[in-house]
Amino acid sequence: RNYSAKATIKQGEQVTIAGREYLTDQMTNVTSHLLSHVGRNLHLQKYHPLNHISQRIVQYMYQKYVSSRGNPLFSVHNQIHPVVTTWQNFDSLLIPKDHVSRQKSDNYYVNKENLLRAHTSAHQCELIGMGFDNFLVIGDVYRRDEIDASHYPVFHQVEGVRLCTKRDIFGSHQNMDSFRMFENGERTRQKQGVHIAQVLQLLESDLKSCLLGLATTLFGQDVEARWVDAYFPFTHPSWELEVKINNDWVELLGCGIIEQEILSNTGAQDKIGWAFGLGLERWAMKLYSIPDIRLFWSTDSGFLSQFQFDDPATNFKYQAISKYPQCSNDISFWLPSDGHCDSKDFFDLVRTVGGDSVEQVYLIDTYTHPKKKSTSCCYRIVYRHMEKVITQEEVNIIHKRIEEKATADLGVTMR
Ligand code: FA5
Ligand code: MG
Repeated sequence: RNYSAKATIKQGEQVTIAGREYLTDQMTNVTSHLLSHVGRNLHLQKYHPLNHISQRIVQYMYQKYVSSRGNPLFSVHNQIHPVVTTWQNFDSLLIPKDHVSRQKSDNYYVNKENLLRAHTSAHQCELIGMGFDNFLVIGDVYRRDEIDASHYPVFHQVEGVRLCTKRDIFGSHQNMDSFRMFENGERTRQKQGVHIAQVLQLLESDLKSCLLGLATTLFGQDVEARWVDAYFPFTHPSWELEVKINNDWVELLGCGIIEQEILSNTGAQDKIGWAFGLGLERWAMKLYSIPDIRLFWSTDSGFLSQFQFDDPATNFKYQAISKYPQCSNDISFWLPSDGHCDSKDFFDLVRTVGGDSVEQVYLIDTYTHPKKKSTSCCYRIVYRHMEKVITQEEVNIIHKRIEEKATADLGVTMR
């Protein structure tokens, strides 16, 4: 059964979420309204800003990590079903049974065993277990959170995981046995007990240069960015990357060195690796100057039509719909010698040529030459599109066409 946004979900009912059926129980707290967001797949929608920016991230990773034959190393998984088990979302990531992040008040539970994923990290273990060493997961994630300009119960993440063998770290040598990645050391604030410090350093600098490189590629070399120490149960050490947006430091991602226990549990004990999880909306808000996270869900063409460019690397800033600049040009002409010109004809002509780019046309002046007895009119044309910015150059082209058509069709003479 599919639910309309208004229906309430009762315990013991069957719910269908993106084509899969679940039996609800006392843990169920998904609402029909929330479920109406599942399947929108904004990150897959052509021309959507989240699609543009995820393409740019994928491109960046494809270029940064290539095989010896020059092929991209990373695989992209962007259509994984958003309902996961509590094991995937928490246990597989070493999140303790009593950890606050499991609370019903913070998550959307489908039932006791299943929830809408709270992060794309929920898919790490399964993909590592399947043998993927370098991969991206892109998808919608769900959290019960406040709703304001930067929070929404559904947002999108990109997960990146990179696992390295001894050969990836040291290169190929005659005697690989003399190189080691692991030791039986002590766990400190800086490192896991099993990791050799020099190896960890290589991994950390690869991770940080990858992510800083992504930030400068998207936002430019001048972007203000800083690393902040962080904590996640599934990585150690861990960091967050913050960038300045309008004088505020905003957290763009969390990352770290994958807990070796996770790799052991998934059959990748001979590798070491890093992982990151970034919030696509935050990156898109910075890149396109989008002021409010709710806009991503807009079906208003005033929002979406602004992103209709084919090259995702197009340099572009979002313009708030109400803030499009007006642009006015005047047009003056002598009426035909028989003195007849209906202003309504002129208005129609302007609409025909200018379409929705024209907001208003009005007469500002008439003048009759004392000797020649001919009359001229001056109209002001206000240009402002409802859904996009039009530049002065575009206005000039339209304006010129209006002049030409008025001359041809109405018999007037431009002054
Ligand atoms: C995580 O979700 C971790 N899974 C990230 C991670 C992955 C760490 C792999 C280590 C290794 P966090 O809850 O901080 O962490 O969210 C990650 C990013 O998602 C944030 O940096 C932010 O960019 C974005 N984000 C978090 N909450 C919201 C929200 N309510 N609205 C929009 N974006 C959000
Ligand atoms: Mg965080």
